[in-house]
Amino acid sequence: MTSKSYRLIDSRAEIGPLTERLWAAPVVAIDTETTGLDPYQGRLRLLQLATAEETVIIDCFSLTREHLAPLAAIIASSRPVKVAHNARFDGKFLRQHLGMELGKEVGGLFDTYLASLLLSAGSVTDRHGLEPVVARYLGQALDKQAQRSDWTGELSEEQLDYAATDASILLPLQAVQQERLSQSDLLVTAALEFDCIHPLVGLELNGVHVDVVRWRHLIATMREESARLETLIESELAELGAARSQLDLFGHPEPINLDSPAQVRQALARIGIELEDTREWRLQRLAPQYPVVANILRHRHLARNLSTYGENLLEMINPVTGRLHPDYRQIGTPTGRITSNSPSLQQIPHTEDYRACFTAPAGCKLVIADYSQIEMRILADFSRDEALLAAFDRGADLHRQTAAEMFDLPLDQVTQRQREYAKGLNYGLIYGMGAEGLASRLDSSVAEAASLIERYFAAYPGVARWLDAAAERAVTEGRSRTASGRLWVFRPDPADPEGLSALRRVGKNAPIQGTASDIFKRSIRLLADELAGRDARIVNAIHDELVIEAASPIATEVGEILARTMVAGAREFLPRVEVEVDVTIADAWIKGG
Ligand code: DCT
Ligand code: MG
Repeated sequence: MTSKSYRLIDSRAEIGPLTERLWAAPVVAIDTETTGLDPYQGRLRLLQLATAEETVIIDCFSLTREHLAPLAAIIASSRPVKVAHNARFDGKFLRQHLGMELGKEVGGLFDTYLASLLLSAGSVTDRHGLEPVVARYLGQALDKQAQRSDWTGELSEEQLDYAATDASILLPLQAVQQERLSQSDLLVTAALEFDCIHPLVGLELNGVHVDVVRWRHLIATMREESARLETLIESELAELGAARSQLDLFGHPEPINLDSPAQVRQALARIGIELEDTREWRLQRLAPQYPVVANILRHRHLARNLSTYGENLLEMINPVTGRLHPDYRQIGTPTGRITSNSPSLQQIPHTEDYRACFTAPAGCKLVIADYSQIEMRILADFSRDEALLAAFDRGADLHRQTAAEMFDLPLDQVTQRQREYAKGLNYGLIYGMGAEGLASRLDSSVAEAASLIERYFAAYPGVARWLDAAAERAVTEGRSRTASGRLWVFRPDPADPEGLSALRRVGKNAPIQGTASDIFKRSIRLLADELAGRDARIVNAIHDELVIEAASPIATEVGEILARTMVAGAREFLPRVEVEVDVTIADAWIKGG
């Protein structure tokens, strides 16, 4: 570039006039440069704003929060629309350092990163950084070298050029993506996603409180148990080995490294259990018969949990806030599910010993809510199956009802075990399982599973029709959509002989899982808006579960708000079926029974 394509703003006097000009623009592209990735430890270095008329770079080291305050209303408002690439990142820095709320008003944001993910419709090969996205939609090469440069000192001409381009390029990019979203009927889903950014900024900044003492205690208990199991396993192996080879039991039990699959395999071979490998499912099969195998599995789980959720969880605690601030991925899977990293909250074991470590800080309660049987309700709404809809209308417990039909029992004679079994069947079928898959899920014979499926579909004929049609659609159309219109284009591997049956499975499941994501995101937005101004904040969002940290005196009220908004979010996508939400108020992340 010959002449400078941007203006550097470092004096307060320029902010007023700039603000006036920005209000007149229909769209403002926005980007930030920061000195780090963590909004609590990094600093905001630059704020770049671009319109069709101009690109400005605001020096945030020279201008303070007060100087920039006139811009806050533009950042928060629905017009002009702000365009950003991964707006959640910029939103965190803007909120933390300038007190500005990007995307606060509904409809005020367009995120070119999320748009790219939606347009890629589940592709696993597309990349979504600004550089590949600009290449894909504008056919331009973008130089990202300056991105990782030092933004703390005097800035070079290259750095400023880079910063300006990163913002101004978003305008043509947004125009192209907007058109593509419209062509692909993705505008509704896009709006849903864009409106969820503001709450997720809050969620990440809030983070979640961990009881560190309790966590350390949990780790110590696991270590002890692991050591105890090691000794036990060694003596069990020695005993069995001795019995086999008539050797002296008190000879010399060889110490084995339980973390080494090869050594475990050898050790099992010595006691007569010959295995190809020691993969989980192989050991699972033998566990009921051989207590030592069950112990090996238990030891392995402990080791895995210790390495994933041991000390390293504590290392992720933010030194500034003393809390965990997971990195959420707003579209973490092709079905749109929100996932998180560092730590991955959805993978923390669901058992009480872990969850009890996530506590409410002093003066607060956790208000925990999740949907009851939401996938089944989505299925009922989609399939319009009369029996299923009627069951939910009556407020029936679907799994119990299914059990009653499968086992030909009156409702009140269904045991907990039968209910669990029916639940496995209900979910197995929406995961697209056939008789074989179900047999292993339910631990029954294939013939039994097949006859159960037959009974099931006789009881819910609408479900059978819908599942069949969904599977067929996946094959003939090669795509599926959720209630909001979220698209997944299937790209089966022609070389994979199991591709077609996998495709049918995904075809049944994707619309259901994806609609659950739609509902969840809509609810998050509705909820965040309702909580604004109250002493309550969302601190955790996983699968279909939300956790709010609320000042104790308003916890009950927040519970009511939570239930109401989650039902309202679902209602928008499921007009035909009753929706229920279970709410628990507690001192830790433990759901009431
Ligand atoms: N799940 C599953 N298979 C099971 C149980 C659960 O795939 N056998 C998945 C899908 C639903 C999600 O986990 C939430 O689990 P639950 O709350 O146990 O399911 P639910 O239908 O709400 O059942 P319940 O009425 O017992 O809470
Ligand atoms: Mg449940």
